[in-house]
Amino acid sequence: MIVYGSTISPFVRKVMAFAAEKGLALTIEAAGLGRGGPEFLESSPFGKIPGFRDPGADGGKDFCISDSTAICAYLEAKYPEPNMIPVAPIAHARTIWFEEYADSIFFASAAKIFVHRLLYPKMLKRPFDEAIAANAVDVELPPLFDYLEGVIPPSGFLVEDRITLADIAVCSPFVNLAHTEMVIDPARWPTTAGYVSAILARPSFAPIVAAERAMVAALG
Ligand SMILES: N[C@@H](CCC(=O)N[C@@H](CS)C(=O)NCC(=O)O)C(=O)O
Repeated sequence: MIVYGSTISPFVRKVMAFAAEKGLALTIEAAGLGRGGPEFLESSPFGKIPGFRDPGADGGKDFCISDSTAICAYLEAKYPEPNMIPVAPIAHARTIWFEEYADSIFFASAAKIFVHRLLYPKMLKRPFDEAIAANAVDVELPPLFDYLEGVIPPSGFLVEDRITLADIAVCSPFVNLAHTEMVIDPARWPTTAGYVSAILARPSFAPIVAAERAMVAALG
């Protein structure tokens, strides 16, 4: 199975870590930011990453889909064990909620920091606006971290006291913040800081994060 994109995207990283937790090896092909040919666009008609291809899965034809949520849902349905999207109604709904918190609410602010402190100035050499990043750090993110601080259970997992898609989705954008040298203040948000460190240290995330860190370090 092929994922089109780059793990520098939190959505691509989420899919790769999710698959790793399930013991699935996905091949990643570079796409996004102007890269990727017709096969990528076949998987992602609007050019967003990740795109996905499962060769021959659709009655002998390739199955293509985009969107990290759709890809994770497909992998979960096709490879149900180990379970990563709980099926009990409340746990299922809470998992989907945490994914939405991560993908829409948290990402919206985290992206401003990543874009204006790393992507535009260092990777794309485009004009950037530090004020947008600073406002996200100082105004937008604190209430989002306050929320997390109050909902992380003592087990260190958001749902069912075990690793699920909720933890993968919520922790993925923190890697983008780390690439900008932003670390969550452990004095203000101790539970969240410990939780994120533990999830990102898992074998599903650690090699991805290390490879990205090396790439970012090379940018200077
Ligand atoms: N909801 C989508 C979001 C995908 C997305 O917005 N990806 C960004 C990179 S982080 C992208 O491809 N942006 C390029 C564009 O919008 O053209 C998902 O979960 O996969």
